[in-house]
Amino acid sequence: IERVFSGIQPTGNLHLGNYLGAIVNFVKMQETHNCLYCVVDLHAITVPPAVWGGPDELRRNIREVTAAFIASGIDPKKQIIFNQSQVAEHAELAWVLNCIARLGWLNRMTQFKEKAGKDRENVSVGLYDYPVLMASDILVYRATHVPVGEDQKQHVELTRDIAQKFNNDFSASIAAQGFGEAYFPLPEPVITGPATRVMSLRDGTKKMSKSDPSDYSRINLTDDADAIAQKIRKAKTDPEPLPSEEKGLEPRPEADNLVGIYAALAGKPKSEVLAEFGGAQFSGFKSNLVDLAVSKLAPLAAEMKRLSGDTAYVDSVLADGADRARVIAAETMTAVKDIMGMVRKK
Ligand code: AQP
Repeated sequence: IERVFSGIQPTGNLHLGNYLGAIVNFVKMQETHNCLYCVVDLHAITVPPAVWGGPDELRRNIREVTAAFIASGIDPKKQIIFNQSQVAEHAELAWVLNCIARLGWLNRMTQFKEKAGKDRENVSVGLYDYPVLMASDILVYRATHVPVGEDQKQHVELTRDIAQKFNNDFSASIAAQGFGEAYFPLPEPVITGPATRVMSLRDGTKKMSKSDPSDYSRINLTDDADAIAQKIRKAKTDPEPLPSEEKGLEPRPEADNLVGIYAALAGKPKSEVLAEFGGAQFSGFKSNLVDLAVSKLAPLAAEMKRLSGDTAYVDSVLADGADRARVIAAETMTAVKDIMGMVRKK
């Protein structure tokens, strides 16, 4: 069977990049796959508490990401929505995979280099190990597809390397235990749509990100219609009118970004957007983008707000999801222990 896993960190400021790069594809894939969508709270704590906000903020943010999943249209009865820390097997398998992954592989991870910056001695061991925990999140469900934004591609590739090495290192035992030639599938990153890398509204060369200090750099999923309109109107552009073909966007990162956002929200390719708006000035295009963004995002924000207030319901979705996720994860851990020779009660 094909199984989808993906996660979002509860680190606040859920934004349009998370929505168009990841959540929109989560919603689509539920039509054709069995899906697990996870609020990855163990990942959130890899930065200092002052950055993730402390206990009250974490609780609020876990519920907010859950509300975003449900408000976007993921069905918590058909699919599994849960938070990572409720399924202990994620951390358990991560330890095993720590012993499979090589230091040299982790040293190549660009996200760690970016997030650690110059002060490497002072970041948590967890931040360095983040990609191995992510590999565990995916492999503990033996997921085959991982919908993510472009920035997560390298981590999914590392997951494939770890899975492959496990399969190779224990191939004889995997066969002896009756699992055939390989135990872990090699998961595919699913990076699709016109907005796999949404850029900052202030600087078309920087990714739209939760941690950008400028709130004007991103559209938050909780923004109301006025905030959305103001941010789009203030978004950086260049003085030229819109081109009529995609190649005209190449040297123009801000224009490319706004056209990509429009295309993703409208559910059409960039070429169609340019066929419609080629030659138009940005002021006119932005008005259309405001109308489209508000029509798609304002109801989402309202529903998120309503759900975030209903903590009993949101917590029950997470608990139910975790119960169902744990069944699959426990089966994997049992198999991994048998494959590796760890004695257990039968
Ligand atoms: N700008 C983006 N464009 C497209 N997709 C994006 N994603 C994140 N930013 C963009 C995708 O959203 C999913 C969840 O991301 P995450 O919360 O797990 O972590 P992140 O990538 O670290 O998010 P941020 O906003 O970039 O946080 P900071 O500021 O901490 O670096 C992933 O699938 C991701 O690809």
